[in-house]
Amino acid sequence: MQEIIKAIEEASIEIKELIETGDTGKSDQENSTGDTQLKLDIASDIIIERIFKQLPTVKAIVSEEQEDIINLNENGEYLIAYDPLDGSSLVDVNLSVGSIYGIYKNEFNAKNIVASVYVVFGPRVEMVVAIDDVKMYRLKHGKFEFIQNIVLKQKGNLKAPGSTQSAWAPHHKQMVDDIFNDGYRLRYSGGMVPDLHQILLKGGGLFSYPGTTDKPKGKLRQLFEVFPFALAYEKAGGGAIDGHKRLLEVETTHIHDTSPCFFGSNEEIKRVLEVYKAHG
Ligand code: AHM
Ligand code: MG
Repeated sequence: MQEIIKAIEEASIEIKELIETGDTGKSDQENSTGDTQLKLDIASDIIIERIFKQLPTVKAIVSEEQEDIINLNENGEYLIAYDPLDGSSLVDVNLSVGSIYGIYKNEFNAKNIVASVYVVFGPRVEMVVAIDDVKMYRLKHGKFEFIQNIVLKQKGNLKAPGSTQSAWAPHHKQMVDDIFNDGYRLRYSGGMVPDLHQILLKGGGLFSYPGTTDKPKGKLRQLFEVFPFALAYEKAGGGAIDGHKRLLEVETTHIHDTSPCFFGSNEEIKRVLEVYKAHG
C-alpha cells in the first residue's frame, strides 16, 4: 500500500504542474459517460497510468476517463479505480479540483474497497488517505508532510446540495430547504473533492447528490468517486448512504455505474434516512 501512496504523491506533483501551466481547453474526445474530455483530463490520466504501470503490486487499473479495465500484473494485490481530475471544468475559473483513487482487492466493488486517497489541488495541495483512519498530508517544498487526523463531529453546519434543483424529488427539495434551517451554511463549489474536503475539515454537514427525474441513479460514479469518499467518511466517523443503505453495501454491475449519494456526519445522515424512508 505504501508504494501506491508514494506513486499517488509522485503523480500529484506532476498534475499540480499540469494544472498550473496546461491548456484548459476541450479535446475532441468523449469519455464513456459522453462528457467531452478536457485536455487536462486526458493529460492527467496519462500521468497516473504511466506511474501505476511501474508498480508490480497493481493487478489492474481503471480510469473514469477510459472505457475499460487495464490489466497489469497477474500476481498484483491491488486494483485501483481513479478519477484523474475531478471537476476539471473548474480549472479555467481557478476553483479547486481534485484526484480520487479507490483501492480495491479481488474485484472492483464496494465490499472490496480497502483504502482510498484523494488529493485536493487548491491554494495548497493536500492528500487525504483513508485506511483504518483518515490522515491528511500537505505538499510542502516538494514533499507530502503529515498534518492531522480527520475526525467528523456528530453534527455539522455545512450543506452542499448537488445537481439541478428542478429535477429534485419533492421530498428531497423539502429536506434541503427544511431540515437545515438550523444555522447551516451553503458551501457548494461544484467540485466534489473540495466540497467534501471542506465538510470533513470543518467538522461536518451534508453533501448530497441525489437521484433525479432525469438521472434516477445520480451522476457520481461508484468506483471512482462514490465508494472512495464513502470509505473516507465512514473512517472519519461519519456516514455515507444512497438514501436507504450504506454506499459500501451497494452492488456494482458495470464499472461506470453511478449511485445517488449522501455523505455527512451522523446526525445529518440519520435525518436523510428518515426522510427517504418516509418516501419509499
Ligand atoms: P466530473 O467527473 O465530470 O468532473 O463531474 C463530477 C462533478 C463533481 O465534482 C461535482 O460534485 C459534480 O460533478 C457537480 O455536478 P452538478 O453541477 O450537477 O452539481
Ligand atoms: Mg469526476
